[in-house]
Amino acid sequence: MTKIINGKEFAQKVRALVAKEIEISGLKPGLTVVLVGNDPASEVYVRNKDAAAKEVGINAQTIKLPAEISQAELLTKIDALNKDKKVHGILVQLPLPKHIDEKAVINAISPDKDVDGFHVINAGRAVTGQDALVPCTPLGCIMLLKDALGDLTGLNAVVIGRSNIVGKPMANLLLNENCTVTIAHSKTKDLPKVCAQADILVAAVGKPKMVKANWVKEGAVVIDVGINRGPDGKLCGDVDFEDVSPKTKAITPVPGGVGPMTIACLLKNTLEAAKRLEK
Ligand code: L34
Repeated sequence: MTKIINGKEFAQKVRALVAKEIEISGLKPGLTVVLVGNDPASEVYVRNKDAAAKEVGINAQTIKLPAEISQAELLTKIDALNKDKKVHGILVQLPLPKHIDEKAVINAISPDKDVDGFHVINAGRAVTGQDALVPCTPLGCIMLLKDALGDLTGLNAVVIGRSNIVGKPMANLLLNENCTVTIAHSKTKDLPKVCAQADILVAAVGKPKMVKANWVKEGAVVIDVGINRGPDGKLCGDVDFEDVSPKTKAITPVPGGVGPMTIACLLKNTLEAAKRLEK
């Protein structure tokens, strides 16, 4: 029997744990989310992050900046947030307008406040096994995988996608769990065959319903990171859920799978950042 992983419910549990820890710690973690421009999807995600943070007792604020803001002005804002003692977490929602260099902006955030875990220092710490803030989406995926499978040691994991935000950190976290990890991508030869070796298949490519049943080993656990909006406005993942799910041991749906876990892990990272900064 296939288990449909309920990411929304699991995220709620994580949020409750974060709320409890904040309450007993006496900390007042601060999170600032920066939204540049008015991409409708980003507006939804940022609103959800702000609300979820407030609900667990995080002092959250969202700064909305016009799409035309210069990179220099944005960097000035970030510098002020870096210096603000009440702010423990800074998140600049991506994507940014084309005239702004995302890497420069991410690397301007203090690594200790980088609750996205995107800063080159956090990425470097993570791959070298040092204390790091870890990107929220891969962290959420690992939590779901451990819940579904227990110990991941020795399992074959295939990650489709090699982005700095999901694919690469995901592969690293799976490696830390003692998986045998393959990173597959658009240039991979015979992608379906590579994927069919996986005990754990993580799809993070941004191609609607790309992963089909013949790509998936019987009894695999499939994590769908894709959030694609169809012409009808409906969300769908990178996995063809109807086709694939009967073959799996467990699978995440879209929506209601990885997305809510990303937000829960942001709250977890904000608490973590506050604990470290207030130590
Ligand atoms: N800086 N930019 C930064 N950090 C991030 O971690 C993100 N990401 C991605 C886009 N840009 C970012 C997110 O927050 C994607 N993302 C994200 C987070 C949450 C959800 C989706 C994407 C989410 O809550 N998804 C819901 C559906 C929401 C809806 O109806 O649109 C779900 O159930 O999947």
